[in-house]
Order: sequence, then structure tokens, then C-alpha cells
Amino acid sequence: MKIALQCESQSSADQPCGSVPDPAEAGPAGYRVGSELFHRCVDNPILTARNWPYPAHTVFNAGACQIRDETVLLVRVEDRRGHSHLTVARSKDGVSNWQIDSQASFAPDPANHAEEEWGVEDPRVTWLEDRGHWVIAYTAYSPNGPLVSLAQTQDFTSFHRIGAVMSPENKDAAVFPRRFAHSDGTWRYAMLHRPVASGSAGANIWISFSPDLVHWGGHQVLLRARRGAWWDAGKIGLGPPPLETAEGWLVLYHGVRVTAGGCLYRLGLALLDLEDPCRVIRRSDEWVFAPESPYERLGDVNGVVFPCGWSLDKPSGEIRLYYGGADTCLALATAQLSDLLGYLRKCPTPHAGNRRDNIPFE
Ligand code: BMA
Repeated sequence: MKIALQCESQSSADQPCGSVPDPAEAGPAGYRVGSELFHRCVDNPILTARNWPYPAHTVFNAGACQIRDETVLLVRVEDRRGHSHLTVARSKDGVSNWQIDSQASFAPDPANHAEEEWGVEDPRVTWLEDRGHWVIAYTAYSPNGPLVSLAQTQDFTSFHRIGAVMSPENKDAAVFPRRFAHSDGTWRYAMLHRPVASGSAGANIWISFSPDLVHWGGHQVLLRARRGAWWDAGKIGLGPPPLETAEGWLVLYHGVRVTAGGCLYRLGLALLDLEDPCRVIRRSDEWVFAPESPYERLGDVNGVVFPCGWSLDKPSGEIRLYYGGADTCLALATAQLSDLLGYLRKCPTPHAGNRRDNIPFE
């Protein structure tokens, strides 16, 4: 069911959702710079700690999915110790009237999972049709550093932990919704994630494969952080899970630029080959969404937009992007899938492994 959202563009509060500027007025990429691709909900921020049914410091960085006629968010909630847990919020229109669980839905379990001692953060939710359940990739914050853990659920009421699957430091992970054929005739799950090697100058997005979601291998770098003045120099990390489209896997990622005023978290797009997700077909040179509104610019961590979930309304082609604002609140922006793909068609194809501005170390 599509519900008309009230969204605003950069310059006008009454521009309809998903509309894009006349390409005749467009910049070199065919559209004016990317912020017009996404439209902020006029009700932003849609969830804050003030909406919470129990004491919370901040609510942000939520995984998202659609279950029948409900939008289900798995929201990161930070308490006043600085530790995070995950809580489910459900809404019929995906914008308002959220029914929020009265306590943590998925709390850290350090007694059985030592890696969760300092909390669980930033969930990404993927429906696995072949297994008939959702898989949640989240950051387990261990005293040895953050790492990637997986859990599964069918109803967002009870959860079963698969366990830690990537050692520290690693975060920003999500599983693809289907398996891929391997040259040995088997089918493998795939996951994007972001390891950080100590002593390295950059943090890149990697892809890995698994026969069973437990054992992971075939690790390789997929997208590299750029260098120097680039908006995504230094660190990049996956946003929501990859979205299957007719033209490839749509990937939204964050790029971090370190400035004298702190880190800026902005978003860029990439497209991966449908059958061989190790192949990057397109990558945007420009960011397409950036902290501009007050709730994105000011908060616990200023200048951060950090999406972990999106959903696609297939009949209308509208994407709803749920993102954390300044590590403090949860916000919503919409875009038309056709606009994102149209934009990506005009973006460069990275040269396999060897593009000069795509190499982190020389
Ligand atoms: C990242 C993660 C996110 C956070 C972001 C900005 O490393 O920890 O949870 O939103 O930094 O602070």
C-alpha cells in the first residue's frame, strides 16, 4: 500500500515526493547535485527519545522492513550508560503512530555472547526467502572492538542468534536477500561488511560468501574509500542492505570526510552486477544525500546521516529511507527508484581494481 507522504526538497517544502528537476536545468551528471534525488519527510525527525515508552538517551540508525501492511523498524536505542540495544517500532503508514515495544526487543546478552558487552548497534534486516526468516546483521560492541554478528527472526518478537561472524574491527554489514551460484556448483549467501585493519589508512567495503550464514570466506574488496579531498576519502561503509533491481544491486553507502570541525557522514550510490555482485557496474562520484537539516547537523555527533534500512513500494517505485540524524534521532526521506537508477546510469564504471582515485594506498 502506498501512502502519500509529505516530503520536502532542498529549496521548496511543497515539491511532491520523488520529483526531480527538469533535466534541462541539470548539472553534468544529468540531474542537479544529488540532494534532489531524496526528499525529506516534513514530519522529520519521525522518532526521538521523547517518543520512547521508557527512558532512552537517543534513538537512531534503524533497520527497516515491510511486513504485510506494517512498517517494522528495529531501532538502535542508546541508554544513559552509552550502551545500545534494539527496540521494535511498528506503524501502518511508516511515518506516524508508532507502536513501540515497552522494553528492549533485542538486548545485549553478554552472559552468553561476550562480544556484546558494550551493546548492540546499527542493525540491517534482510528477508531470506529460501529460509523463510529475516536475518539481522548488527554490530556487537566488544571490549576488543566492534564486530559483525547475525541473528534471525520470523516475527521481530523472538530472536535466535547465529553468532559473531566477522572478527574486530568490522561493522556496517548486511546479507544479500538471495544466494549466488558459485563456480563449484554450490550456492552461497553473500554479505557486505567493512573491516578496518589496524595501521591501515583506509576502510573499504568488502564482500564475503557463506554456505550456511555461519562460516564466511571468499573475502574480497568491493568498493574502496577514495583519498585526499574526496567526500568519501578515508572510510566508507554500507548503508541499508543491497536492493535488487532490474539493473543490478542498488547499494547506498556512507562516506566519511574528516574535517577540522569533525567527521561528515554523507551518502553515495553504487550498482553491482545481479549475478556477480563482486562486479561494480557504477559508482557515483558525488554524494547524493548529506547532513543539511538541523536534526542532521546538530546532535550527539554533528553532521551525520546514517541509514540502516529502506523499503521499496513496488507499485509506486518509491523508496523509503530510514536514517539516523546526528546520532540522536530517526528521520525519513523518499526517492523514486527510477530516478536513482537514471542517475546511476550516468555515473562512471570503476575500472576493475585499478582506478587511480579509487586506490587507498600507493
Ligand atoms: C559509525 C557508527 C554509527 C554512527 C556513526 C557516526 O562508526 O558507529 O553508529 O552513527 O559512526 O557517529
